[in-house]
Amino acid sequence: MKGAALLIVDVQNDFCPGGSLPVAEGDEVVPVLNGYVTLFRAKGLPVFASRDWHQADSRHFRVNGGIWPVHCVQGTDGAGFHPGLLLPHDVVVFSKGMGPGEEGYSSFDGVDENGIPLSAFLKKKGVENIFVGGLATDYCVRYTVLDGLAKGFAVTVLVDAIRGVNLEPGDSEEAVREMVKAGAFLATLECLEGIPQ
Ligand code: VGL
Repeated sequence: MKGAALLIVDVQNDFCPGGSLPVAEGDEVVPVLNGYVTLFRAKGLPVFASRDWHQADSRHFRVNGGIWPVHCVQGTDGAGFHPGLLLPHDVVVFSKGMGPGEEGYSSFDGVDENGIPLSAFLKKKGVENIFVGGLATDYCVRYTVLDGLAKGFAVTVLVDAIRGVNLEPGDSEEAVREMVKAGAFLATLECLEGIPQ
């Protein structure tokens, strides 16, 4: 798995049960993602995380003309990562959706604390192959995967570590079909654990 990295998308309190934009069973991805973190660390592979990081007056929110309830406002508990998620101490976090008009669905819209965009960071680190899990299947995971493919990365969707919003029933299944059609691979923790170093 040379050149591989784990990318954990938006596993934030507001997208989990009890949050302001809860994804059904969103918290169920947490123990599975912890298993992926352990696996990637054991192989010496990097782990990255993205987060929605909106301003309170974001036009992404219904109150300001968008379609979503207020969520993941910078510095609030809702914007924090799920407390059960065992991110490595050296995880690099990419924040997105920070501009007033930015939806920030794709992790590739995100920048690290020095303002470096995700794709530039991955290329600098020699990452060519990203493994993506998190929330939500039909929005941020989908946009991230499609963007990653368009930018020339090999992309694997971790199907046991994603859950969707499903504004319309079936949106998540449709999103997975779309990602596969665009060239994404699908995998589970069990199948990756079977791959030798
Ligand atoms: C997301 C809806 C609105 C996501 C973000 O993280 O998938 N979904 N904003």
